[in-house]
Amino acid sequence: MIKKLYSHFHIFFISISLHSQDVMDVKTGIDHEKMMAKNHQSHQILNAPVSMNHLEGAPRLTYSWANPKIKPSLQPPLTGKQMGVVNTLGIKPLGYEMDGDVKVFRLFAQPVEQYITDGQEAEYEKLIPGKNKVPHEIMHHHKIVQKIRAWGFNGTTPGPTIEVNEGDRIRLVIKNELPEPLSVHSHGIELPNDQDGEGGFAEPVIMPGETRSYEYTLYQSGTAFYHGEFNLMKATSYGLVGAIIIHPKEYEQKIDKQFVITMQEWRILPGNVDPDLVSMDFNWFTFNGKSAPNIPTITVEQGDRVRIRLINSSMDNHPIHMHGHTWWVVGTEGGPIPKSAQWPGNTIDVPPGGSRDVEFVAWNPGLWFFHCHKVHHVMNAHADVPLGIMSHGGMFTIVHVIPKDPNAPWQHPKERGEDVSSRDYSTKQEKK
Ligand SMILES: [Cu+2]
Repeated sequence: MIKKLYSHFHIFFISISLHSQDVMDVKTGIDHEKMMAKNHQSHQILNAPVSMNHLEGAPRLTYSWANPKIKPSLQPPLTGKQMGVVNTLGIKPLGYEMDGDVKVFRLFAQPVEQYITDGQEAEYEKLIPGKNKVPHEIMHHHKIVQKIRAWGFNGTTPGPTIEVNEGDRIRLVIKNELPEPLSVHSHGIELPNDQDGEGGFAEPVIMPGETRSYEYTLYQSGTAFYHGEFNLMKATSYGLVGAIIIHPKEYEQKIDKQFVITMQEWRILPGNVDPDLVSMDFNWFTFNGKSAPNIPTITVEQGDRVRIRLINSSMDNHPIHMHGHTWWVVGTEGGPIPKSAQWPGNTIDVPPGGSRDVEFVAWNPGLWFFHCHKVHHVMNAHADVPLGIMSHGGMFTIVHVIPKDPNAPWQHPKERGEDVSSRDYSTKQEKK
């Protein structure tokens, strides 16, 4: 009976929303203006996911987006063990604690505020010789500052990077400090259905204030990620994503430096901090939650074997391009690509929901562009730049290859009989 009444109640409020211009509803005789004055309650119901009404005994939302009662936890100290093999360029790795044989990672899904650009000049700016700099007077003079209010994990979007080994058993302990139900999906992992985080299918959603764990063993390696799955568009568009790096039992080649970049895109109207989630007309493009010129520089030494892992959490594909080197595409979201199927290139298109690992020998000293080749994506749509001349915004950074000998003349390695762009190059060197 109560359920039936509730159901009528719900339909009734929907009718209010449809006829909100009418002051008095002829059929019901209800004074809608009066009712709208008490609309706090009705908003909660109208905003509640429809599926919740069908769940026997499911709790109602305890608070609205505008009135969160749960205070986000402070960012937990990263005191646990960390692998720290992969550099996430501005995002910290997540520490873990052991529970028996299980690596336990703690994630707090919570509202975050962060600067996509903070008005500071690029890290690589100080590496550019003064004589090569574009004269200041022809560039715009605005320091570009853009903050976003989004959702993230442990204080940032993307959340901290999880690094594990093939064969590990891991547990993700998720506390939902968001105002809406949540599930966290481990994207690209072969695991039991009820640990997949689909939310509301094989396992219940995590209600606001609740904590639940997902636990599974890693039978794969590669570049995976975790992301909010319940109410997917809102969850991921608001920033609920983070990298999961699964190191293989054995790498094909010894790698000196590894990086991971998670790509996101945002629609933010000028003067706003809240992303417009329903627009596809994106105007801010980020690597690990930062837009150029504030994306950290990828710094390596000449001769390093470098792997860059690219994750696309956005709604567009991003063809990521690098100058001066040939890389090999060695992995996808499905894990390592067999050596016979790897391919050389210097532009790799990363589809939404995909990941790509590229690997190269950083033989060529200098400052090398590393960016999305959709040119709108390296300009942030010129939204805030009156003069229309700016160095770079969006998905752009530099691979700084520090020379072994700064005075050595430039020489292509083939002149020394070395083919560093060959996939076998490093192996041959090590076997000598
Ligand atoms: Cu792009």
